[in-house]
Amino acid sequence: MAASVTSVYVINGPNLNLLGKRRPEVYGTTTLAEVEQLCQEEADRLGLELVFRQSNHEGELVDWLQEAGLAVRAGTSIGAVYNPAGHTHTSVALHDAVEALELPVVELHISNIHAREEWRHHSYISLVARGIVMGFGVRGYPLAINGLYQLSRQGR
Ligand code: CA2
Repeated sequence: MAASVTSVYVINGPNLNLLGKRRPEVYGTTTLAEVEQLCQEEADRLGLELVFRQSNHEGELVDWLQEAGLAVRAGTSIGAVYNPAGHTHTSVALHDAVEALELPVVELHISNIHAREEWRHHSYISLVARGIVMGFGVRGYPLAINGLYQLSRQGR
């Protein structure tokens, strides 16, 4: 029988498919495919299987957060690094998905949302996140994976 590998989800919200292609002054020049590679390297270092996804559709993101929550409950995943993008500031549904499944989430933002417009300062996801990483550019993704791994080792 093949040994099972524990996964880490990295879930990206709307418009992040444009990373590296638009607004480099805010979000840098690294593409989402390159971000996936950075995440893969960190997952490999930690012995985790990477499940890396992006969607522009709120319902699909709800489905994926639920899937990740069920995987954690089944003991096959440590949780999710989640960049909710524009949904950060608007989505009760995504907050509720994380809360309902008790999904361990590290919220990730490429930029420091507190140094930007006031309407970006509130996050519905922060209320249900175990940790938050922001302002480190795309290098925050592997940091967030590592942080989620440390929390899971502490049973938190
Ligand atoms: O800093 C972050 O990671 C954000 O989650 C990015 C969101 C923004 O709405 C949040 O306030 C902070 C925007 C994601 C859109 O990504 C783009 C990438 C390239 C070009 C245009 C948008």
